[in-house]
Amino acid sequence: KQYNVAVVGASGAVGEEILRIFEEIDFPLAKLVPMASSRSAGNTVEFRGNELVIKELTETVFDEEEIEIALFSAGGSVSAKFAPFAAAAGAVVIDNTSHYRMDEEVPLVVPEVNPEDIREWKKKGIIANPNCSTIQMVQALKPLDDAFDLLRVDVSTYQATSGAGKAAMEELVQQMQDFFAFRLDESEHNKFPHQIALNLIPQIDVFTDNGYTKEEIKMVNETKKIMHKAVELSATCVRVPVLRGHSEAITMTFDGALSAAEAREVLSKAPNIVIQDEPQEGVYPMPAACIDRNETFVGRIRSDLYRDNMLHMWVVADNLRVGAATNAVRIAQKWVEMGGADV
Ligand code: 11C
Repeated sequence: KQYNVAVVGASGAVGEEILRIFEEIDFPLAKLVPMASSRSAGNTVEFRGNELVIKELTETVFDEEEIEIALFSAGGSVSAKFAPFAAAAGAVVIDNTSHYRMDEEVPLVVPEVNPEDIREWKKKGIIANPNCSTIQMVQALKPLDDAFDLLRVDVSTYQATSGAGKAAMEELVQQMQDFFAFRLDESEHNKFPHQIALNLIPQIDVFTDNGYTKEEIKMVNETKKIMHKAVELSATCVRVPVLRGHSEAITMTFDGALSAAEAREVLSKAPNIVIQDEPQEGVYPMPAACIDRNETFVGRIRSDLYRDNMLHMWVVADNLRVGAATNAVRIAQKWVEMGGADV
């Protein structure tokens, strides 16, 4: 069987990556229909050497195009309004936004971690894709939890500007150009609360009442839902002047003692994890080296200096791929593999 697939938000930062991934993989694709709001509809996107015209996102387009898989990445309000129409047309919606993630009737899936949750898709016709910073973290946490029983995670993130979209990437580039033109002090910031060039901003999304940002609380809540476990988690999410690739310094506390070598051995067998851990040779994951890659890179795996049940590691992945497009396409692949609409 081959499937009719819609990509909603096809000209956005994540939508473009979804198209590139469908070009790269062997997916049973009958047709691919790029969609967007009326602002971008009528423009074209390139797919396998052809120019595809972007269809306007309407309440009826999923029926008209007989869509069976709809990948949404056009913002939470677009998903809130249009995902139910895609689901009502019989499609499985794979939603990249935060809108449905904590809905009890919507599975939140990272295929390497909780693929069996895909079976819940029919409750609303929607499967949610987690936040980028959560996906790469749980991919590395899950095999370690299975082997050593994880109790607590303390994570600091170093998140690229592309997490906030194309215009946010352009804001960093513009500010760098302004710096070299000696006019950074006149440079504007709209996408971030402060200048991002030559700076770090310890705020992603808005603050909640408990002193944490929404991005940090997403990591807490999503991790518990995906891992089906009340793991304690504290996050500090920081925006850094990197265009692409989120990095995370992760400290883990386990129920019993473990060594860095044991953890490295477990992670070396984990799906879509690549170990880069020869620090003496300067080998460790870095965002500039993860672009366009579909794997999650782990290095700096080391024991705590004081406690034998604690471990530290450094995890890097392409936020637009692993953290968004790749995970969404992997959910679609798994859904197909599990039986498609009969799952
Ligand atoms: C960022 N993680 O890096 C955010 C973007 O919930 O899908 C992803 C927002 C989301 O800015």
